[in-house]
Amino acid sequence: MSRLVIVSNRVPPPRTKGAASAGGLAVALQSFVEPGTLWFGWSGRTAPETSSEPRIVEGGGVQYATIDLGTQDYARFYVGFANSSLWPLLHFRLGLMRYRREDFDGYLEVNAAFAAALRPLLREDDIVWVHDYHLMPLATALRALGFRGRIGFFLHIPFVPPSVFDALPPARGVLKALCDYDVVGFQTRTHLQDFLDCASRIGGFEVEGDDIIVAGRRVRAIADAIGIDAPGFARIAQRSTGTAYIQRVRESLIDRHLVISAERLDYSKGLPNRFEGFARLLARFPQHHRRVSMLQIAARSREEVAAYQSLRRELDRLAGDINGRFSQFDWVPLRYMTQTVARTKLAGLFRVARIGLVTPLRDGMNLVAKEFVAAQDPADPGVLILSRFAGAAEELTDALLVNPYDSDEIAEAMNTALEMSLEERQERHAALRRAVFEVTSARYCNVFVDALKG
Ligand code: GDG
Repeated sequence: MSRLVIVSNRVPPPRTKGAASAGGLAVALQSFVEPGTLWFGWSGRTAPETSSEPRIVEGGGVQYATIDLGTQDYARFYVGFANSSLWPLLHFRLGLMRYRREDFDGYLEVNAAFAAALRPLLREDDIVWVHDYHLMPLATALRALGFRGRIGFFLHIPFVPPSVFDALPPARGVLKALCDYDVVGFQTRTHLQDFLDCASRIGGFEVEGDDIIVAGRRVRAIADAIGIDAPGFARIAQRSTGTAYIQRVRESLIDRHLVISAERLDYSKGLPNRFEGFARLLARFPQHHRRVSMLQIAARSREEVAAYQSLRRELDRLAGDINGRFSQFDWVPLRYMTQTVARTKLAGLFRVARIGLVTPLRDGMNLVAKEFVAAQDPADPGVLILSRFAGAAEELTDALLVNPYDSDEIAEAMNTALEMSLEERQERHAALRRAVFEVTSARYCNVFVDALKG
C-alpha cells in the first residue's frame, strides 16, 4: 500500500491532540493521520538560513519532518507573498494586497527548498497531499527533482473570479504551477468554478468538465468540503460543561444570554463589522440591555503583517467605544480577549452560548460554525448566525444567514435569535446537526485521497 505524505506550511508538534491550537488545518487533519504517514513542513522557527536537512521526530507512528526558515526567506515567502499578496487577494481584498517581485522570488525559492529537503525522504509510490496557498508551486519543484508519483493540492481558502485574480502580477505562472498537480481541491463548488474560469481565461488552458487539459495531461479539479470530527467535538463540549471553568462562566453571566465568537484575529473574519452589529443591536433593541453578554475570543495571528496591527488597534478602539457607551455599573456588554483559549474550554463555551456569531467577510469554509453546531445540546440549542460568504453557508442553510457587511442585518438576526422559540431553535439545530455530522473531517480526507489515488 502506498504511503501518504502530507505537506503543509506549519506542522503540528507530535501528539498535540486537544491542545490549544488556533489553526483549522491541523485540527482537521490530526484525526486522520495514521501510523506510517509522513508529515512535512516548516517548524515555525526562523534561523539565519533556511535549513537544507529536515529534523525528523516520531510520534504515534507518524513521522514529522520539519525545516527552519531563514529570516529573509520568512520575510519574503511567509510575511510577503503568502500573507500580504495571496491571502488578501484570495479573500477579495485587493485594497490590502501588497506585491513585490522579490517576495514572489522568495516564495518560489522557499518552495524549491521545501522540495529539495522533502525529495530524499520520498519513495516512488508515495502519494503526496500538499496543503494551502503557501505551497502552490511545490509540485513544479518536486517534478523538477524527478518525482513522478501522484501529487494533490488542496486550497483551504477561497478562490476568486478572473477579474480579481488577474490583479496578481504572476497570475498566469501561479495557475500554470497549480496545473502541475494531478488533483486540485477546493472547499466549495463556487471556488472550484472560479478556478476553472481563471484557468481558461487567464491561463489559456483547455477546460473539459471539471478537468483541465495541459499538454495532453489531465488535471482533475474537485470540490471537497472540509469538516470536523463532530461526535468527538460534541463529546468534549458536553464534558466541558461539568468543569469548574464553565461553572465560573455561568456564574459570571448571571442568567444573561451568551453570544460567542472565536477565531484568529484576522481581517477576513469581519470583526469590526460584527462589533458594529452588536452595537446596533444594543442601540435599536434596548430590551436586550443587561440580558445579553457577548464574548469575542480573537487569538492574535500574523502580527508581523501591518494590516493585522491596524486591525488590532481598530478593535481595541471599537470595544472601548461599545463598553463606554452601553455599560452599566454591573453590566459590561462586550468581553474581548486576544489570547488563545484551550480547545475543551472553547467547546464548553460554545455549548452554553445562546448565539454563535460567525460573520467572516470571506472564508474558505469556517470550522468554528461547524464546531458551534456540534457543541450544542439538542434539547436546548443555541442559534448559529452565519455569513453568506463563508464556504460553510453552502451546507449550513438552516443557520440565520446574513450579509456580514450589513451591521443592521447582523443586529436584526441577533434579535431574531434572542427571541426565537425553543421549537424553532430545535428544528434549525436538528437540520444543521445532520449536515455537520455527515460532512466530517474523515469524509473530507477520504474523498481527497480517493481522488488522488485516481
Ligand atoms: C483556514 C480557512 C477553513 C480559533 N480560536 C481558537 C481556536 N480556534 C480554532 C477553531 C477552529 C480553528 O481554530 C479555526 O478554523 P477556521 O476554519 O474557522 O479558520 P482558519 O484558521 O482561518 O482556517 C478556513 C480552514 O482553514 C480549514 O480548511 O475552514 O476557511 O481560512 O478549529 O476552533 N482554538 C483554540 N483556541 C482559540 O482561541 N484552542
